[in-house]
Amino acid sequence: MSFEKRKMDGASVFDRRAFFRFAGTLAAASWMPLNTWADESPANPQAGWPLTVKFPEKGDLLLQSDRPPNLESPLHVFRDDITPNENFYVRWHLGILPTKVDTATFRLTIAGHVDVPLSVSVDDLKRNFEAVSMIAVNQCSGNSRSLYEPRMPGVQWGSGAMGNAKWTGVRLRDLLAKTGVKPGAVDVSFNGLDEPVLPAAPGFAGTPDFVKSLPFARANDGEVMVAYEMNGQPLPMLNGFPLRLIVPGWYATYWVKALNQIEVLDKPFDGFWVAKAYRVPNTPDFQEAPKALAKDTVPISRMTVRSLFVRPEPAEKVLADVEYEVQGLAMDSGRGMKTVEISLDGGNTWTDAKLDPELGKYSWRRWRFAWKPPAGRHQLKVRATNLAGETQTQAQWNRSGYARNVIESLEVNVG
Ligand SMILES: Nc1nc2c(c(=O)[nH]1)N[C@H]1C(S)=C(S)[C@@H](COP(=O)(O)O)O[C@H]1N2
Ligand SMILES: [Mo]
Repeated sequence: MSFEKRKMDGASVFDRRAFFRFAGTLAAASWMPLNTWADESPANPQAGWPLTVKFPEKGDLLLQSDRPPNLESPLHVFRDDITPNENFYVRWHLGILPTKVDTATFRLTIAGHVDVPLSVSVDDLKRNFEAVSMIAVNQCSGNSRSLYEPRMPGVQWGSGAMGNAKWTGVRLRDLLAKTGVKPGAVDVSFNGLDEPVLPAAPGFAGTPDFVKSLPFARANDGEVMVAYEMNGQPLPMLNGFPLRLIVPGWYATYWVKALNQIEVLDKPFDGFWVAKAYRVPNTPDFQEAPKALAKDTVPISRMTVRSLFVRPEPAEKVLADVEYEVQGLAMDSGRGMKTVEISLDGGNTWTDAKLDPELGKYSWRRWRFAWKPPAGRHQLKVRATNLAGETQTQAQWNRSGYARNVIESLEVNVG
């Protein structure tokens, strides 16, 4: 199936019919394997995943669902410090996605509690505002959800709902300054071009539009960006072409894609996707028990500290008595990594792994550990601690499978 995205007079054309024809073929092909997988519940979903798919502008990704597209990066992608655009995971909530955006007519508007509402094209942003770049991890709140026990509903991600990219765009603070925000701003809300198939309306329980908000202080901190480039290229359509919000250090749910409406609010935002969804227990490590759910919840925000194994891969053969470089990634909300430690004895003793140079405080950081294992079955554990003293937990569970910060284990067969 061929698929085309062409550039004409600055307009990006993404053929909607071809897109859904393509996705439709996948739907038929994927039904059985997905059911089979769900029934089997392999210990490592990535290893057992049967179906890789290619969506427009994307390389091979693991299919979680196709309407809307939820596509996971396979583990080998994380051998690169920067996740290539075509291998970057995809997550959407609503049924109607932008598959074609004409940048000649596209405008981002900023309105609400401001003196001068703003309406800007992508070219205006490039011409009239200072460009800034930042490497930052984008991680879904539900990344690694399938690793929790007991399982919970939601996209059954392995650990590939994350990626690290260099984002280029403008500071949201500069845009807000241009509008002259009035005193008393509380929140700022963000909406994109995607829409629910059956929108919620008074008296009708449809799907609420995907609108997110940030406290004004966060929105105006000079770090939050409106990005028009990802790794030096226009954003792929599925990652939010032509503009997306970047909220470094916070979960990707706030990184609104295909961003076209910003509103400054003089009272707290009460939209569904902040007031009702994407919330975590107001407890240490966002813990709660399946039979004693927390009463008090708060909107998810900063990322927890975590570290993951990248190699060996779960099914990889490692040779006995030969030095092998175990490798992985560590990340947090931007406090900076202090140590990453490895345990070879079930968590009794820990040895420092070596950290690669930092690529920026919001980037993930690669760690390496030289290992010369004897033959047999081994269990490795990895634990990260950041400069603020935040570290990982032995066990963690919450009803939504959000903000995982469990010390990960890896079983390795050496022979
Ligand atoms: N417009 C819009 N933006 C969105 C979403 C969405 O459904 N619509 N999903 C959010 C969530 S929950 C995640 S995890 C990230 C995923 O970003 P990606 O698809 O570029 O990987 O987009 C965020 N931005
Ligand atoms: Mo997400």
